[in-house]
Amino acid sequence: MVKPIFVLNGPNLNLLGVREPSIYGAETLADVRRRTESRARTLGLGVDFRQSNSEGELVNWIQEAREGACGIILNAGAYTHTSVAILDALNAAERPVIELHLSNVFRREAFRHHSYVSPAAQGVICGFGGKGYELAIEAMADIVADKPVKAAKG
Ligand code: CA2
Repeated sequence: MVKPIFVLNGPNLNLLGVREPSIYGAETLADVRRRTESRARTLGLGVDFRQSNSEGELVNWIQEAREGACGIILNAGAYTHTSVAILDALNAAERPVIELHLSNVFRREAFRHHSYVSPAAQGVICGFGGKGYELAIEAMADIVADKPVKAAKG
């Protein structure tokens, strides 16, 4: 039995669809979860979809992924731009990582242009709203099936 993909969501993402729809869209996190699970199902994969506002809980889940997951898709929210603890946990997890953001962080404030997650990630998806979660599942499906991912570098 293939282990699930952990899809981990960081702080304030529980507010999706409830506040600031002009930036993050009208979909709720429950909507995003449904579309993520649905795309995974069509590819024969399982998903363990979680959200926490706590940095420590995210670190614990990343540690859990070492034994319990085939890969990690991570929208670390604002911790993306601040958390060395999350970077260290990702490096220790020895699982493929995809970094994910709903918004195009490079069109936003300069402080969102730096990510502590990126050095541990095989790739980054941003700017496609909830659709990005489906794209990340597709990319992770290829990675766990050991299909080569064409990349210019890395
Ligand atoms: O674009 C993304 O997915 C982000 O990870 C979202 C984070 C932000 O700090 C990152 O720079 C980019 C913020 C998540 C907060 O989500 C909210 C949703 C609705 C209302 C308020 C916050």
